[in-house]
Amino acid sequence: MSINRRHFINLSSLGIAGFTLQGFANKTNNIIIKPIVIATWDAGLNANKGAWEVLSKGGSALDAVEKGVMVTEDEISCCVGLGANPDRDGHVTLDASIMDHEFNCGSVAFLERIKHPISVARKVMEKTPHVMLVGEGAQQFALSEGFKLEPNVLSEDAKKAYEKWLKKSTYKPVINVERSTNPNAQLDEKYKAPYKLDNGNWNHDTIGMVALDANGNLSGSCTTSGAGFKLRGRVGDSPVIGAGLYVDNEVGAVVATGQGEDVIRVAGASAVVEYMRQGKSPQEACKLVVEKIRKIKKEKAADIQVCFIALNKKGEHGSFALHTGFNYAVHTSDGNKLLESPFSI
Ligand code: SD4
Repeated sequence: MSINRRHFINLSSLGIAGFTLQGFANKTNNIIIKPIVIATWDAGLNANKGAWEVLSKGGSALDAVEKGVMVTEDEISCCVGLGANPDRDGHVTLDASIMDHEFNCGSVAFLERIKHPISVARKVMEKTPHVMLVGEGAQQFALSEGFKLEPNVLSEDAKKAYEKWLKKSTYKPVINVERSTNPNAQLDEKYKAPYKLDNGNWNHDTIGMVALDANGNLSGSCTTSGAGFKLRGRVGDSPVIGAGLYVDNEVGAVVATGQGEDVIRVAGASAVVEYMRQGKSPQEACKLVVEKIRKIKKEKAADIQVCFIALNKKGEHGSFALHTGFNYAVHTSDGNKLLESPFSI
């Protein structure tokens, strides 16, 4: 008799009626934990709720990761979507990607005035022979698919931050690692939550999500405004399949956040998947790629943040970040919780 079956019988004989197989699954090493969804940063908690509505009803991981990150794209005061910080010229430009369990993938980059870039990315995947559309072409495609052109205005928070930035206009694309002098932010010393910068904005700009559905299929999504006050035309890792996002349904799914240039350099998400293929745990796999970036960057590693979250076919998850301050949200049938990520420096 298999260990799993023996455990199950033991539980039944203890009279634990109504103890679902799913609940049981989350407590053993031998059964696949599914469905499960994980997402970057504390915004991942809300995003996970959106994804869970799909997963808990037996829906696909693909639908879940789209719906999940749409929650964050809708949160106007957040750092993702049209409410986010603009580029140096004052325009919000968005990147997004999505990938399913059959290597289908789609992405958009440098997209303006469209509320849900993730859904445009999905349309690119499903309705075109291409993987990636950018800029004006991506916007035209979105409009032809029935997406609405939103007004060209900044959110209140973004406007304030941009006006402040314009006073100095220093080009210093530091992501996620900056410490705030805001007294309220000092409360976050233990990094229970991402700290707010002096300009009142969250110090990250991305939501990345990966999920395993009840059928055992993996999918992933990522959507971002990239880096605040970036050079016009800058595209990060998030829409680059293999860098910001990668899914191999035989192995696992990975999404990145942080300094996109350094994630692209090492084909980050794909590299993490390959380490999992070699038998590394999700956390070990993330760590190996973060350490590689640290080595490449040498002393410059002090100035950047890079983080990965990973999920394997068994529903095991893990993360690793270059610096402290990163967290990610995990939703299973046991609930939705925020976990602090291990880190290197
Ligand atoms: C980028 N990786 O465009 C994104 C930014 C990010 O939290 O993740 N910020 O480089």
